[in-house]
Amino acid sequence: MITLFHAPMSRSGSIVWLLEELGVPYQTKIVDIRRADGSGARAMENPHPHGKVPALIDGEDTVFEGSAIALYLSDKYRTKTMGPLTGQPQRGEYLSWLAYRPGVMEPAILARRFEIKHVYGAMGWAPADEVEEVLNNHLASRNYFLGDTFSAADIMLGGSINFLMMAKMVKETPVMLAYVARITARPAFHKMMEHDKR
Ligand SMILES: N[C@@H](CCC(=O)N[C@@H](CS)C(=O)NCC(=O)O)C(=O)O
Repeated sequence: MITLFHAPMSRSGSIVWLLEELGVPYQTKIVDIRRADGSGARAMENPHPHGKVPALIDGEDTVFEGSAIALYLSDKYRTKTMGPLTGQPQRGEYLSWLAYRPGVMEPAILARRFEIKHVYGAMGWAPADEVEEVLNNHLASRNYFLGDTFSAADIMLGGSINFLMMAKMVKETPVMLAYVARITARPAFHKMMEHDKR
């Protein structure tokens, strides 16, 4: 049985959403984490090396970091197609967008929020305004990150965009609002929200 180390109202919600989309059996282990307001503490049982969520144990495998978990699950569990496999069309795009969330999108938005000066050539991400332009341009002509097909990339990036837009850290645009409305209408998104109310 898959065990997801989860903290309600956190990034691990994306993995609850993905597991619900896949419809595979799993259990969540609710763990404490350090929160932005200074509350919380690391949980010793959490296998993430920094005590962050999400982390996941599946048999002999321990996986940490949201995008790695999304890729692991969408490759291994094919109860529903949540991303292209190696050798299939759009595999490269899929991997790129999964990497873009923690490598470019989130650091860019948070750096802007905390007023960290952007240094081209030093930071591995891009300025937040540029990231927003890329995302808006990409989604203006597509329903989902990979085009017409919803994938785990939409959960990872879209889930984060939804949160960041509600927190007023990402600008609301007609493109973003329509995209977020589309992905949050999915039953598995609502199951994830219900899970955190328990
Ligand atoms: N790069 C990680 C970020 C995970 C992360 O920072 N999660 C937050 C919750 S939203 C956390 O566990 N924070 C606790 C801490 O920083 O110690 C990922 O994408 O999975």
